[in-house]
Amino acid sequence: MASLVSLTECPGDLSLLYHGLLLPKETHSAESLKFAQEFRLKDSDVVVVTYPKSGTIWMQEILPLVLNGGDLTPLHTIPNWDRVPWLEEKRLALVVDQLPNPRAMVTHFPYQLMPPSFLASKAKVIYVMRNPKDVIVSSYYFHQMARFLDDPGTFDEFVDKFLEGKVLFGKWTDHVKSWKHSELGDRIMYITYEEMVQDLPATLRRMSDFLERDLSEDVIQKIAQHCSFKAMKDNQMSNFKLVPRELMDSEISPFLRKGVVGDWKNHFTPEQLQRFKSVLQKELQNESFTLPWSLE
Ligand code: PPS
Repeated sequence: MASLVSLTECPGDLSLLYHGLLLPKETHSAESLKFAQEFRLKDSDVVVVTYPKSGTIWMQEILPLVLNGGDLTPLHTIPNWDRVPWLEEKRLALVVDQLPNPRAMVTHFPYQLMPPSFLASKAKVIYVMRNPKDVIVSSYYFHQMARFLDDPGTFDEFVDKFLEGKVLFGKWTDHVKSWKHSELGDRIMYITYEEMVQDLPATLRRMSDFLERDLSEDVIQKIAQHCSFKAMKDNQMSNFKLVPRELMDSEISPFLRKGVVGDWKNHFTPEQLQRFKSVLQKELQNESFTLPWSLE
């Protein structure tokens, strides 16, 4: 399991290097990473795991409602980052005592950076994956609007950075591989962003079964309605409009940007697509799992 030995703070830089992964200093610190490593997970905890831009804040909306049977209060009273905090971020230490049981958290950590107490616990994991071609597009716009991140350069330059893992939380393929090989058995459930877009009630039914909630169809429909892209865009507690413009400039690109499948088609040139595809295929060629999308 991870130690803090591998933490590099570069004065002047916007990022920390933690076990070779870039993490923004605005939201992460040596203290927050130590807090995460020493964090004691409970058997009843539910952790949503994502590579950045795969559906994290959508799950911050959905999960409390699935766990509390559809009570909308947390959605309208608590900002998403405190409602379902990130395990690795500074806010966790401030809000952990206020989390209701069962506690819901999110993390971008790859499997090997999870705290020792996680493996020893029976905490459940929901791993959300998104087509990496849409992940990189979403990330590209996020890097432009989030002033605490490095400028992404041109999309072409960003493709190279993404493929080299010189982006937040490293290589997409490493992240997916780490969680696909986690051997958590029935403690982990895999969801795709695409299935959520296609049929959110069906995904909610799967989540309800996995978390043993037995939600009624009325509650499922209510959650789906209140967690739609439009509802989240209109929710001040979820649309990041509470964040000062110096940190996140929604005029450049809103956090809730498009919320669709396939926007990559508007961004990749044939050459970029070929480069992207060949690197990912090579890195996944000996894997026992297959991706739910074509890389073509
Ligand atoms: S982060 O920074 O890692 O927390 O970002 P993350 O929340 O993982 O991903 C942001 C993208 O998720 C989209 N999103 C949604 N899509 C559809 N429906 C709903 N309700 C929804 N909520 C968030 C968000 O718009 C980002 O995708 P893009 O493609 O940029 O629109």
